[in-house]
Amino acid sequence: MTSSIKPKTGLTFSLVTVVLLAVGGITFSAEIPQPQVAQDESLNHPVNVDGQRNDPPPGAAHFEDCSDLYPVLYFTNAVQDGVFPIKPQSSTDHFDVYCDMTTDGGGWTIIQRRLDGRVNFDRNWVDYQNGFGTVEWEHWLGLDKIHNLTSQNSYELYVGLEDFEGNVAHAKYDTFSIGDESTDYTLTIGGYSGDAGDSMDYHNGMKFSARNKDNDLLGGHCAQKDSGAWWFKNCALTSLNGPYYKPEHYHGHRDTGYGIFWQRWKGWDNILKATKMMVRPQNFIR
Ligand SMILES: [Ca+2]
Repeated sequence: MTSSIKPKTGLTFSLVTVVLLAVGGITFSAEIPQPQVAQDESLNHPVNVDGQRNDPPPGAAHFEDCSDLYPVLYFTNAVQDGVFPIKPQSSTDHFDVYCDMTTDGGGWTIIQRRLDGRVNFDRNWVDYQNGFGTVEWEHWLGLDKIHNLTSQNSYELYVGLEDFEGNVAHAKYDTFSIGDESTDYTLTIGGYSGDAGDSMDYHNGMKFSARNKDNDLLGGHCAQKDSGAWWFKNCALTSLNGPYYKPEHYHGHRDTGYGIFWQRWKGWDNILKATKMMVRPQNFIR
């Protein structure tokens, strides 16, 4: 696990024309942009990504999320993780997402990822609404996009975690959605399974808070006290958008302050090296 984000040789594809012959003789085609990326270990760290965009050509099929794209890759023996443009039903434009097509059956759309701390997650409300970082690496997809995704179907959530010793764990939730801006992106989550312990149920029903938006239940301001932005309650059993610390710079939350943690797995003071949150329709069939 020590080489988990070391670049490997990347696979290079350009646009690949995919023609699917559907049952019933219906023929359609779609231009499928292929990612330039190779994969690594437990959190599927992307490597050797050149950031080149492959916008869908006019008339190309629309994919509402990564699960929508999965069958096309499957039938062309092109299943792999990478960056693809999607367009949820209520979105006006395409936008790029990172698709995890290999973890737990694939079809996952990544909405949050931490890998090495190169992206600053101590951001204001507007940044969390719009998203930031790069989908090829560390990023927050954005509350509006996450709402658009999770309001078009019944979605599940997968949380992947890795600590600095190379241990990995995951938490999966059968139900995951967030409300729109008028609700301050209220979280609906439930149906835990996995081996990380359930740190998210505590946050069910909470509005989103950022350093300039206090929606928590505390007299103080969790997002300022703990940094990051989250569905803070009073305050958190997990904060995956918290400050990124390396072990040599971290001495526990009473001294350093809270880092990235998942309390039910590692407690408050065991900071995490890598995280990812990703969503998929409940009815996804591989
Ligand atoms: Ca408060």
